[in-house]
Amino acid sequence: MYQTEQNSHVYAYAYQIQKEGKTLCGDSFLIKATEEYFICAVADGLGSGERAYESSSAIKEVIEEYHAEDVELLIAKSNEVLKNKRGATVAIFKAYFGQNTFTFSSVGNIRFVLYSPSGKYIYPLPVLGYMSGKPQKFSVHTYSYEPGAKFILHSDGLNIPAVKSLLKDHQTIEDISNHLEPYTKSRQDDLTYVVGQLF
Ligand SMILES: [Mn+2]
Repeated sequence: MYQTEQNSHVYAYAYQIQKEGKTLCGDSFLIKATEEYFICAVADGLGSGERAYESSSAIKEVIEEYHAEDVELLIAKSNEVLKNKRGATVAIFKAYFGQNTFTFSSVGNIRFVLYSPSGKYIYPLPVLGYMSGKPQKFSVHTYSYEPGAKFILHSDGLNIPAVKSLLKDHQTIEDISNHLEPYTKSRQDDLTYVVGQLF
């Protein structure tokens, strides 16, 4: 399945497909734009099937409820809702159109890259592990972006050899998603990606 979100500040395209043979997807995502900000989250529930879905969809729901809050609070809430659940990895990206900044936080193997038109990449190093409701410290960082910047967030079900050049070499989000299509066929794991552009 896919979903798009857009206004004059952002265009985002999300694609998701579950692991072969499964009816439920263990990954969840959220994309939402307002006039002030864009928020995007991808969560990968540990394992696959129902218990994975339970964890990742709990994160999606809490971010949906509190999307106006800052990323520090959202990552802490995401951890809290995993109490007595299996656990998940998560990444949260929130861009503020007025300041051309974005805040990013993640735990685990959700990958994120942002490419600005001047050639600058922002590629926060992943924090190893996962969240399971136990108290932990989260690293949350704010960066600047240039209008025209393109980004991708994806779960580990998507294996692409050169994610950086993918953003650089393709002009539009549609070009990027077309290029990714063959990589969505193996279905060894639940797969989610969000690609987008900030204007
Ligand atoms: Mn996975």
